Amino acid sequence: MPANPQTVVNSWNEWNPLKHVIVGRADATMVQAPEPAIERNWPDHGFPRGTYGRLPPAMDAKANEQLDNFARILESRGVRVDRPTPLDFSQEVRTPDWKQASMFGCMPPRDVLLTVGNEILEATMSYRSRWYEYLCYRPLLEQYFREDPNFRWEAAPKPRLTERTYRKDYWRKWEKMTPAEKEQAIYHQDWVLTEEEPCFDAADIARAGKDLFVYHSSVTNRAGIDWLRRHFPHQRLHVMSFYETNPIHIDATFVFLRPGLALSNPKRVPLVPELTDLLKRNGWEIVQAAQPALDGYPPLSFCSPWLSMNTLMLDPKTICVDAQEVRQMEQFDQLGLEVVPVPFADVSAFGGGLHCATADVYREGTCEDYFPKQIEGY
Ligand code: ABU
Repeated sequence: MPANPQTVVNSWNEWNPLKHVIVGRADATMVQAPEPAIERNWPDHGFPRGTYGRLPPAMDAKANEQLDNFARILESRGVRVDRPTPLDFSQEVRTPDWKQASMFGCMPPRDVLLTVGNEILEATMSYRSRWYEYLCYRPLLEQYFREDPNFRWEAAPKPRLTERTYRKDYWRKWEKMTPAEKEQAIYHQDWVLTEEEPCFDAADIARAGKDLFVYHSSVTNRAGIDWLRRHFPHQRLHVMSFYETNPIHIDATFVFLRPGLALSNPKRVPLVPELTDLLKRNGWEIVQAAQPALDGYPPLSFCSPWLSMNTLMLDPKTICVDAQEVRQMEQFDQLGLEVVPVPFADVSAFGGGLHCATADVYREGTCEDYFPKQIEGY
C-alpha cells in the first residue's frame, strides 16, 4: 500500500491544535469478572460481588450514539477520526500464568495508548481483563505504521500479572480498614499493585512537551514509572500523587489546559508539593475545578463524578466538555475558552469521559519546554 501523506503521528501535549484522533466504541463492554486487581460490586444494579457480564445492550446503544455524535462534532471541526475494532469481550482470556473469565471493552483508548511525539506506546495495563485490549487498536496502529514512515510503534513489556503482582485480597482488606489506616495507606501510596514488575495505564500520564507527569495510582506502580523514565530519556518525568482513596488515571484529577493554565480537583490534594511549586515557579496558574453535575458515581461506573474535568482540548482556546457539566462550562467560559458542549453522560459507565474516550494521533507543534525552571530532584 502506498504511503498516505495525510497520516502523521505527532502529539506532544494536551492542547495544541488537534487534527487526528481515535475515538473509542462502547460495543459489548463488560462488567469485568473478579480478578486480583479489582472486584466489581454493584448489587443495586444487578452486579453484586462475584458476578459479571455484559452491560445492558440498551446502554451500549445510547453510549455509542453519543460517541458517534462526538466523532461527528470533531469531524465537523476538521479533525480526522478513527475508531477501534471491538473484540468479543465476553470471552475468557488466558496466558500461561492465569485465566480470566472476561475482558472489558474499548471505549477508553486513552487508557491504552500514549502518544509522545511520533511515538505511540501501548501501555502494560494492570488488569487481567484489559491485558489484550491493545488488540482493538492494532488495525489502526498497523495502518499508521504503513502510512507514516516516521511512526515509532512501541509496546511496553507485557506484565506477567501473576499473584505476585498484587497485594492479596487488597480491596476486601481495604473495606475493613479504619479511617486512620486508610489515611496511612493513602499517605504511603500503598495500592493494590506490588512492585513485582512495571505496570502502568497510559491515562496516568499527562503530557506537557518536554515534561511528562505520571500519576502513581492504583493501576500505575513505581516500577511502571521507572520504566517510563528509562523509555523516554529525552523527557523530564515527574511523579504525581494525590489524597484520593481510589486513584485511577490523572485526567479527572489534574489537567493541563494550555500553556500557563492547569485545572486541579479541589477534593484531591496533591501529596507531592513539588508539583504545584514547579507550575508556580514557571508562571502557571492552577485553577480549582467547578463542582461536578453529579453527587456520586454514575450507575455501573468505576469513574467518579469528576469526569466533569475529563475534557478534550481542540486547541489552546477551544475545549470539549460534557454538556451536563454546566458549572464547569461556565468556569471555562470565564477563563476565556470557547466551550464545545458534547452530550456524553451515557458514556461514563463504559470507562470515562471525553479525554478517556480519545487518543491523540496528530496535534500540530513540536516538543517545547514549558517548565524551564526545574526543581532539583523532581
Ligand atoms: N478514567 C478516568 C476516571 C478518573 C476518576 O474518576 O477519577
